[in-house]
Amino acid sequence: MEYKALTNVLNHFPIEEKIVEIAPIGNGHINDTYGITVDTPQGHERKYILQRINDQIFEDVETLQSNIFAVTDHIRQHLERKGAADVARRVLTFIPTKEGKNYAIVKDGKWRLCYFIKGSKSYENVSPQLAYFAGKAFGEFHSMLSDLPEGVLGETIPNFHNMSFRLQQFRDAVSEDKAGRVSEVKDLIEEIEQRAEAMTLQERLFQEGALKLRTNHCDTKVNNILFDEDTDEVLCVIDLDTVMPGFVLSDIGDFIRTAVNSGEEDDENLANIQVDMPVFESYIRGYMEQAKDFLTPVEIKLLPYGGRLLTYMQTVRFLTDYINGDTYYKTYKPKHNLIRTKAQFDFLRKLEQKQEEMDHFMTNWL
Ligand code: ADP
Ligand code: GN1
Ligand code: MG
Repeated sequence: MEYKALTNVLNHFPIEEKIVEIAPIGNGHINDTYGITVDTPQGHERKYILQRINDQIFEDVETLQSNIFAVTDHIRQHLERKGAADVARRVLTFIPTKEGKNYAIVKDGKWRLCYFIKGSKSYENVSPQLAYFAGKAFGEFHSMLSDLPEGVLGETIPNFHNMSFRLQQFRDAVSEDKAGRVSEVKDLIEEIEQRAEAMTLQERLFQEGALKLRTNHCDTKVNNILFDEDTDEVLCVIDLDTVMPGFVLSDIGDFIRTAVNSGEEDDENLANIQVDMPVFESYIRGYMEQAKDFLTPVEIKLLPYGGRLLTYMQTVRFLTDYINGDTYYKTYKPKHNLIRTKAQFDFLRKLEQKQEEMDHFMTNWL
């Protein structure tokens, strides 16, 4: 987007400093993110993050932004109560508009602004040491959100991680075949259907009362964690658009899907895609240090299943989008959603081969 248009957006926020640079940031598939560098009157540089919220996907931006303010306030209170150091870097701080609203409505969209967390970085791939820190961070995130009163958070995308619903969308896409791509992906469709029964276990367990709803992040890709540039410790969890009631497997699962895969989400060279067991084990160790007291044995046992489930869900979602003619995810090359589908499916098969080893690892906590 043009510099001039972005400065117009910034005019809605109480920023008086001189803008030095505006640059796109990150690899998100949904929102548009920019880093804004300004000069303070004291001659220091300061940075903000400006994001255009994708309101095709997040239809209720009011609820979305109210969730994000509620979650960040709640975490800030927890950190202050326990006397944590450096609170400004441990939770995102969003800046209301000049009119006191929690996002700005501008001609070409809906925008929010927060402070850039200084001395932070995010990774696309992690070492076992970073995975251990990440596990602890998500354990702490879940534990801090566990006393958020029921009803505070709205569902920003209904049925977001409901596998039965995602399969329904997939089947609808197949029967409509809007983009004429179904014949090309017949084999993949068949392989997805073969796993459908096993992959809707979570919804069945919930109906039987064996799984409970918890507040979840629902997008725990590895690049949604900020690490300290110098010490590599986790500062905070970001990208809070999808924080909502859900199952704990979602958050463990999406980290496994991204961080335990030594290849890329859209890797065309399937030989790069391997299950990194040391990363898996370190992450689970870090997570369980924080979470062993509040997880039920059913949840603990199912954590590796969560990795397969979220990988399967992502495969189904990418393929659905491919079949629909690429209307949901940003794509950067021809057949990008099909390439993503194949890479995710390959990782799923490789996770399936490690099922026994992963399940055995969980017996440390059972
Ligand atoms: P997207 O929806 O595009 O994934 P994110 O909110 O995850 O958007 O931001 C994209 C990237 O921008 C992150 O992976 C991180 O590197 C960087 N980033 C986002 N917010 C901040 C922040 N407050 N401070 C520092 N870096 C940030
Ligand atoms: C999207 O915004 P981003 O890139 O962090 C998507 C997630 C998917 C992910 C796949 C709102 O996340 O659900 O898991 O892409 N977000 C939404 O990489 O659909
Ligand atoms: Mg992100």
